[in-house]
Amino acid sequence: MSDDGDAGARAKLVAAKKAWARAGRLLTGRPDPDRSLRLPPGQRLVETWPVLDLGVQPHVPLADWRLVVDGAVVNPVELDWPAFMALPQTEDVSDIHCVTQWSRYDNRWQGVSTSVILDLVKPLPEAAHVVLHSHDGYTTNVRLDHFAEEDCLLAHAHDGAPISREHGGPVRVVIPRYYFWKSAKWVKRIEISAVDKPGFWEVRGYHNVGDPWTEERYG
Ligand SMILES: Nc1nc2c(c(=O)[nH]1)N[C@H]1C(S)=C(S)[C@@H](COP(=O)(O)O)O[C@H]1N2
Ligand SMILES: [Mo]
Repeated sequence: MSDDGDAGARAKLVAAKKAWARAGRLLTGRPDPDRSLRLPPGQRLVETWPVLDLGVQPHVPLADWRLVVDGAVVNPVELDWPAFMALPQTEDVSDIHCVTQWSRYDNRWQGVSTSVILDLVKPLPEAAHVVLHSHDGYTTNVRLDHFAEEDCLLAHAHDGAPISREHGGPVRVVIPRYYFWKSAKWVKRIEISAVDKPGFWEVRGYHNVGDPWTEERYG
């Protein structure tokens, strides 16, 4: 589905995933809320790195790249590439768990910690949610306290190399604790909000939170 450019096939796939959500497909009924296993229920380990998108892989040259962080904040910002790269840099190793049942261990991400961004914009007292907006029109929502967790970052490199276009480069969000659909690729805007705004998959039957250990696949 990555680059066939076939809108009909794409619509079919989205419809199929909605139907799976309605039917509760892939649910094992074997939750592991204490995270005693490394592999969450119903997942299988892969060595490759599958590509999932909506059929568009935006090309964003670094010279044109901007990140807007706005909404319920004291100090909204628009960062260009040099400003983004001048922020304190961090590295974190984490596992990927996709709702379509694959998991990938030990991904070494480099980028800017979400806490650095939040310190910069200063969320207002009523801020409780985050909406991530991407260049392909994708959106996803996450609770502000989940977005602020210390293993979350805006990543520009993976295993020491710039993140490729197909995996969401120049910059993607990484939120390891939840299913990977929350980790927006090609991010362009981080909207801090007082109210929750379900995103692309969340309005199509996916769970609003998406905890892999309790199999929050569908809402
Ligand atoms: N902008 C954008 N981000 C996205 C998606 C998308 O279609 N568009 N798909 C999500 C889903 S469902 C998954 S599983 C992961 C896939 O990331 P990958 O292609 O790097 O494996 O990206 C997430 N982020
Ligand atoms: Mo996914």
